[in-house]
Amino acid sequence: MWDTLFINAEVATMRRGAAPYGLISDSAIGVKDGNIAFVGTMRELGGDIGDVAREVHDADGDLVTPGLIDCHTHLVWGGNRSSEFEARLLGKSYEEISAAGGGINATVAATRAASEEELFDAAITRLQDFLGEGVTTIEVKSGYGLNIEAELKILRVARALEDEDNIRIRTTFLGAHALPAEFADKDKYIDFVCDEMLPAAHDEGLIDAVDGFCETVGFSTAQIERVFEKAASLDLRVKLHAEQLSNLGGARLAAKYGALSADHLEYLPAKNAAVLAEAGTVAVLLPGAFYYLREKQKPPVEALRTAGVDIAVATDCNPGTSPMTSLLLAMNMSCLLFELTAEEALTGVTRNAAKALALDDCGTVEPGRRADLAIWDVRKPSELVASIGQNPLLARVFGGVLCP
Ligand code: DI6
Ligand code: FE
Repeated sequence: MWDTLFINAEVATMRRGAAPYGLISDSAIGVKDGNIAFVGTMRELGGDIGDVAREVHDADGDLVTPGLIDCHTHLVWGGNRSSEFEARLLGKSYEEISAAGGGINATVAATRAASEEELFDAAITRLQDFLGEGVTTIEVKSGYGLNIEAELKILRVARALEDEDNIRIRTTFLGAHALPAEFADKDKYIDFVCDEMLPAAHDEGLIDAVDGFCETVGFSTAQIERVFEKAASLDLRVKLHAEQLSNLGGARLAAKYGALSADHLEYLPAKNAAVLAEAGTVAVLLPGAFYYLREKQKPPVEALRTAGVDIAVATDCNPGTSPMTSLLLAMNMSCLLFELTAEEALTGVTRNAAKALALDDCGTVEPGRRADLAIWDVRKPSELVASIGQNPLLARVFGGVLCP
């Protein structure tokens, strides 16, 4: 006997190799112990519905997708950077603002000054937007603390969010995000990241993966490589902000370390796409940051596609370059700014986003996976991607539980 049965649904299973969208029309999903026990047509289900499940929900032709997954956010921060937005409108560049002590370090100061409770309240307000759009898993990076106390504070807040709501949080340590004001030398700061901060966060069991900001305003490939070596010694998988504003070779480095993902990639040379494919590294595209910084150079999507790289899409929710809390909007932008297909966009926030977080129990609607689902007041998956500012979510199902 199943716990719950959803009937008369249009299910976008997003199963690999089952294009388009792995769609099954006029279908049913059976849930037992929080996991999917059955996916198939109403005909395959057969029999007397009342006998197979304790609870039956009639979707009446509505679309069911996997719960959405945002695999790249910096959800926990203090303060806001609207004055930098204004400065950029008047012609200042992101790099200029950063060099003048603004940018990431402005948020670091505000985040250090904030209490754990204040950070939690700000983060949960943002998180509500994601939940409201059917997100069931979200990655949260540290990186606005840059000392042990503040980095651990961010990670603790991120983990506490998981206890508060029906949401799964994956935490990523981003100590190598920027040079904090109290350090004059990037190499000395990387020593501190590797010898003290990363082990401290790991000892507290607060991190699932390790990231870095490989950029001229961030850290060089040589510096990031030291962080990756340390991560490997602790058995932690890595990811990387790579080739966002310039081509430093970050994606190649990420691939060398078997990274879960290389993120941004606007300046990735097309010929390097194959390196990511060989390593099984997911390309995470962040159109919100591209839009917000009014960038011109687009990621080499056609080359990624041809090379067989799995492409994910995320919000990059952060105060400086992508203050956005809508994964649906990120999907729409990925199509219009980066020329993804609607199916690639939805795959990017489900199956491929799960892969970018090393999760193999979610991201598709298949027997054995967690029953993390989103139920939408639409009939076709493309409707989720085509509109701007409309939110057709009817319900979120988290681990089999229908959330209010
Ligand atoms: N992710 C980041 O961490 C940086 N850019 C990005 O896309 C910088 C974020 C910031 O300016 O606060
Ligand atoms: Fe980011």
